[in-house]
This record gives sequence, C-alpha cells and structure tokens, in this order.
Amino acid sequence: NVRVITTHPGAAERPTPWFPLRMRDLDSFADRVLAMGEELASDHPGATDPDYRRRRGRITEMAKAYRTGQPLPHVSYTPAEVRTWGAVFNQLTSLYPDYACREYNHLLPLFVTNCGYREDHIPQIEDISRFLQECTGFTLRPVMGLLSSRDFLNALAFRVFHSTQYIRHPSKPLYTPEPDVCHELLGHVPLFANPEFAAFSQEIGLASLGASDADVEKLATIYWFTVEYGLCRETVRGPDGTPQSVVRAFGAGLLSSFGELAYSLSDQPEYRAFEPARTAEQKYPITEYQPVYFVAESFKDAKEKVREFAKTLQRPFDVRYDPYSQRVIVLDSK
Ligand code: HBI
Ligand code: FE
Repeated sequence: NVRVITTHPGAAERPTPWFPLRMRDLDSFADRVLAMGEELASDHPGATDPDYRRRRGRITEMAKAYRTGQPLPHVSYTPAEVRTWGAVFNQLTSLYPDYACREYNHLLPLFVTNCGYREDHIPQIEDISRFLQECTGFTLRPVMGLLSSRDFLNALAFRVFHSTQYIRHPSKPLYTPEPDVCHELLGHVPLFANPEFAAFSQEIGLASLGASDADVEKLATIYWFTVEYGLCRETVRGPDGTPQSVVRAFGAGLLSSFGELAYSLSDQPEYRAFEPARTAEQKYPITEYQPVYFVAESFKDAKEKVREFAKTLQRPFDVRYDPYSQRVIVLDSK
C-alpha cells in the first residue's frame, strides 16, 4: 500500500533531514562549501601564490553563480594550466592499459573523440555533460570546492555529479590535496558513461536522501571505497588464451593518481571483498595511500548489494527518481 507524499515526511518526534526533491533544489548547495577557492590550507602547494589564488577565485565565482538550466561555465585555460593537465594526462594514460578496469579503457577513447580529451586541451564540462547525458543521463554541475557528504551524495540521486574546474598548482603536477579538474575529468567522468556504474552511483545517492547523519557517514564511506578507491575483479585472457581472474582499478582517486594506481595493484595493500555493511565501518586515511582496498565483483553486483544495504538503514519512507520530471518521489511504505 503505497502513498505518494508531496512534502517532506517525518513527524515532529523524528524530523527527517531536509533533502532536494527537484533538480532546482540543488542550486542551494552552490555556496555551502566546506573548503574552497581563495582560502587555501597552509600546506596547499598554491597557498602562498597570489596569482594562483586569484585565478581560483575567478573560477569558483562562476561556480557559485551557476543555476540549474544555465549553460555550464566555460573556462579559458591558460597555456601553463594546459601544460599541467598535459603532464598529468600523459603520465596517467600510460598506466591505464595495465591498471584501469575494462570499462574505463573502453570508455576513455569515446571522451577523446566526443569531448576533446587530449594532452594539449583541457575539456570543458559543458561538452562532457552533454555527452554523458546522451550515455546515461548523468550531468555535471560546477562546484566551488568540497561539499558536505550529504549534499554531494544527495545530488547523485539526480544523476548529477559536482565537478570542480580549477587545476592543481603547477609546482606539483602529480599531487593535489583536493579534487581538481584532472581528478574529476580523468578519475570520475568516464565511468559515468557506463550504465551499471551510473546506476550504482545513483543508488548511493538515493539512499542518502533524508538519511540520518550516521547513515550518511556510512554511505560516504561506501562511496570512498568504491567511487573513489574501488577495485574490481575481472577476467582476462592470459598469453596462452586461458581465462585468468585479475584485479583492476575503477576508483577515481586511483585513476587520477600516478603513484597510488600502481601501489593499489601491487602486493603491498590488503584486499577485502566489497560488502557494504562491513565496508561502511572501515576507517581510512585521507592524506596517505590506502592500507585496505575493497574489491567488487562487478558494478551490477555492487549496485544490488548497496540497494540491499540501503533497506537496512533507518528511514521511514522509500524514494524513487522520476527522470521525466527530474523529481524525487517519496513513498511512505517501506
Ligand atoms: N565534494 N566537490 C566535492 N567533490 C567530492 O568528490 C566530494 C565532495 N564532498 C564529499 C565527498 N566527495 C566524499 O568524500 C564523500 O564524503 C561523499
Ligand atoms: Fe573524487
């Protein structure tokens, strides 16, 4: 017995945290960033470079002003910024054939053809968003910096990914303490064109809508060990043609890190099977290589496991996403 609720559910005794119901509601995230633009931490490579901070300020202002339905901001990258991108692009693309998952290696050439992924060109998020929309309905929105886990995950329910547009400081092209355009475009973007991965990502987002703070924390940890640092098992043909089971990377934090990509697939870290209830409890460092990685069987399997896990969370209602109206539908049965 299902009733569609048009206002936020939750009685006075157990209020439900606010969550976006319409695409336009995501506009309210624009100035709710945790870390951003000009205010760089003292250990950031660009902290004492006034030109870099001014440049960041101009790019993040455009993200702050963006509203649903407008064209995405176009950034005219400088030759120096393109050189930084080029250094990252060349290093990483040399590793992908051996380390990235099959789906990623299948998709990257489509971004070269359709979105201008090249050593000498930083792609525009407008072009990427249009292409992703044709693949899986995913779209990009510009963002000033780190959002709260709740806001960031809530947007995934709408198949919306928040992307930064500034680039790391040129003094350290292979290092960034925060997301930048290299991390977003090389690490995250390609797999959103894969239907199973898109559905998996949306599943985490749907589970986060109106979830308690403790449950958002669990979902953020699941996100961390999959979308950011996930590994997956796949079968390849060995030299003599026999099938072999191997582990490859699909997490964006790995696909955008020259050092950690090779480390994650060496014999140094520990591997565990992806199991949402256990993965959600795992502690992790954010400034060092991960000591533990979780290995998924497939995106489809991971999606089904997250959907089962979501049913165990404390939420007195269920949600669906209607892509025609770009609205979240709230159902009071569970
Ligand atoms: N905000 N802009 C942005 N980009 C991210 O990748 C991001 C975020 N906020 C939180 C977050 N990632 C994750 O670490 C999880 O907390 C969801
Ligand atoms: Fe990321």
